[in-house]
Amino acid sequence: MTHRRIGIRSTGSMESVFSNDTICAIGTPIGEGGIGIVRISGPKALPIVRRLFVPSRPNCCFESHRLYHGWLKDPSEDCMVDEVLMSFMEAPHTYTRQDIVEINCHSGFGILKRTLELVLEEGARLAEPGEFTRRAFLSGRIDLSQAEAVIDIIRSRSEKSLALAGRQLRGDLRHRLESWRESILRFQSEIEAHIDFSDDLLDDPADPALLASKLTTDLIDPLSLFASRYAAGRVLREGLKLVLVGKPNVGKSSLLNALIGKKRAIVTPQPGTTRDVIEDSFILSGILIRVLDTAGIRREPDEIESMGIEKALLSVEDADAVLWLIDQSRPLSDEDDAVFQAVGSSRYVILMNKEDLPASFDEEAIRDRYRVEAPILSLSVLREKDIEKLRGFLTEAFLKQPLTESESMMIPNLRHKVCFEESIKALNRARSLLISDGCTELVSLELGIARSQLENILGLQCDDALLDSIFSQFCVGK
Ligand SMILES: Nc1nc2c(ncn2[C@@H]2O[C@H](COP(=O)(O)OP(=O)(O)O)[C@@H](O)[C@H]2O)c(=O)[nH]1
Ligand SMILES: [Mg+2]
Repeated sequence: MTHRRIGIRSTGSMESVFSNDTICAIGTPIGEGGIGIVRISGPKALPIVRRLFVPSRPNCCFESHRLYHGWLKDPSEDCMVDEVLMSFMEAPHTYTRQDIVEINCHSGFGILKRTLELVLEEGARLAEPGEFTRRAFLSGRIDLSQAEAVIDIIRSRSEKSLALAGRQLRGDLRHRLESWRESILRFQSEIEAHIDFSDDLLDDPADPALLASKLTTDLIDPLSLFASRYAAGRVLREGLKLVLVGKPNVGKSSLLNALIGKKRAIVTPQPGTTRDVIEDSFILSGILIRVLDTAGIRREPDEIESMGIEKALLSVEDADAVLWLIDQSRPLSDEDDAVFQAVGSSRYVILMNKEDLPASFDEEAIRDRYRVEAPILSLSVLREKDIEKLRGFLTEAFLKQPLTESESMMIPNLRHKVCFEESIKALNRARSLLISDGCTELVSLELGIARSQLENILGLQCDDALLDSIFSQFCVGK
């Protein structure tokens, strides 16, 4: 299927859309470094560099997709600004499907700024954030889900999130969506045949109950399965927020340091040392884990400590997973009970720390006291081999689902999830109408809604406000 977005998009001005002006931006981070790149896209890209670039080889004919060595010249002062490499990529086989020129100069604030100024003086306009990718979308080279994958790739901090974004950029989601969309279209034409011709004129009138059941197996079930993977996808994309809680002195800060492999939090034998929430991160099984160490929860804290405890409780509320630490060398106390209250209904596991010291109770005592079924691990966070064991335990407890989900190729982001849910609702309404022998026009209308929600994900139908909100998340130069 080909996308002729310009014809299909229902709203929004096409002005900005695929305007024929030439844009430019610095494409690399500003700062001192080996190379900095100024990117130009649009019909004036080549004329602009012809004025600014002095090739080192005479008779340079600017063949497409080649790199040229030479000098950047300031035409007003007729002086050389920097030694550069210039690449020219002729439309349509480029990122934006327009002519693109990239000037590779040295990377320093002064030189990049001067190069950009020279390009602007020759008639280019400064690009808005994400405008290069927006042009790639508007030209139909990528769909909206692929454009979103570009942001995910730039932001990605772990192997799994990168792999996920990479699959989306290659168009896995797009292909799946296109096939669902076509399947809805087929249902629609079948239904519409019944609107146009009465049943007795058709050789093979479709049975509404049969259509309803086919709608479930072909569309409602696979779409629902897909939407249900959102939570796992969020963990893969953004990381898992893991909160350490427990009464004072159980070893929370020692555990944070052991997990991230550096002395980030202060550890002392004195209770009440950690007062604020301390956050750091590490990678577990290819997934980013954001770990938060909190103030020990106890009954009669001083003023600062109680502010810390307040923060600890808030962190637990929006944690993806909680590690509840218990010191097995000291008897269980009402302070542990207070932690149990705080952990509440969150997803947690219990760590019985300080296994190296004589134990004052066992796992059974915990299960008896709190009547919990959460997984329990006994360890000493000061032993390296126990930390290794803990990593396996945490993967099993919290990452199994995201890891298996990542095997299958597609996982929605929040915007996709909302569109999927609306699409599924419409499909369910169509199904109920079919079962109750309802009006065929209404069935067709609901199918149309279901289809347009999938088209929103691809960006076949969307307004400029949505595009603005997506592309503004990009950096300038992408
Ligand atoms: N023997 C022993 N001491 C530990 C262990 N874990 C932590 N500690 C000690 O317990 C004290 C409190 O540790 P800390 O990490 O500050 O606890 P927090 O208050 O929960 O953050 C420190 O003196 C640690 O060295 C352990 O597994 N075994
Ligand atoms: Mg601490």
